[in-house]
Amino acid sequence: MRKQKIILDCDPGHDDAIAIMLAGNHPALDLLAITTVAGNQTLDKITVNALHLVQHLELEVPVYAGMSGPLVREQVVAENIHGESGLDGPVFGQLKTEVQPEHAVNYIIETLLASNGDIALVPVGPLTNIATAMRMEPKILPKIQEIVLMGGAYGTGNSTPSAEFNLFADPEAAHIVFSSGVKITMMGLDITNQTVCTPEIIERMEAIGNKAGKLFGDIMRFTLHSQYVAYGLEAGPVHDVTSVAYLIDPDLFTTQDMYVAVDINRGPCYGRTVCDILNTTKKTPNVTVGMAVDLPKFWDLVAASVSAYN
Ligand SMILES: [Ca+2]
Repeated sequence: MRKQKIILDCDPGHDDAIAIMLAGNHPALDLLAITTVAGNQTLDKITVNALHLVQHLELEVPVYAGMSGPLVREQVVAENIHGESGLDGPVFGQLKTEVQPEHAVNYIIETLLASNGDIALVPVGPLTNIATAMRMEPKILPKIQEIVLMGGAYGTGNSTPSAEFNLFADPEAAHIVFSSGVKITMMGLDITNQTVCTPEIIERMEAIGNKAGKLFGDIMRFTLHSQYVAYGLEAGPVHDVTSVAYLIDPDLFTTQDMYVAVDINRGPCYGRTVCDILNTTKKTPNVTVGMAVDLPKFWDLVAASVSAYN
């Protein structure tokens, strides 16, 4: 089977952690590297979290640290959802894995330029690294096979009534990426909020009885609590996992192509993905938007990944 090469750009983050788990061992994917970007917490914290996850899951994947803050706006973090560490809940052993010396943006640029155009970028945090790479070296644009990102919403946001967190955390970076001309698939809140991880799902993963199953439980039990406190939700979505799952099996998802613009005006819609679902602008679609997911098959995919760990 041909493996799809991916670079996972993330800010772990509870749902990021499950995305790393799925990307790290699925036979359809070749996870070249994990790049980190300030988002759910500060860059230092979420990079440590990424290293802990790689070490704990015994993945042989390099971790590169990227941008420590957004391009223009003041930094925002999601401490209410992910806690002080950015990944509160699981307890890890002593960290021995080290971050790579090269900056994530340089790594992304060099890796894309040296590629045959067969690498997909999977950004599941703010788009600061990707936008910076695009501005630093526009020659990467035709080298990006596609971008499958988690972010935005055609409905309501979760950071503001209009904006989803990853978009709100760096709207200007998102504007650069969405207007880049690169093939983009967007997994927004409308679809990611469908991936609610119920206590039954947690018990299913824990019952697998291995280290990954326990990690899944430790991560998602914290998420259940924080999602309940923040939004009154009875279960916690695993937003970022949808982007990885889409690259493994796009047939799990229903999508619609449409024109999407990012609002970078500093009004109440700052960071909103304005999605032309009804094609009112008649502009050529630039984004494939996730609309629905086959949930039973989605959880089967996650369970198979958890089971495949030692
Ligand atoms: Ca994330």
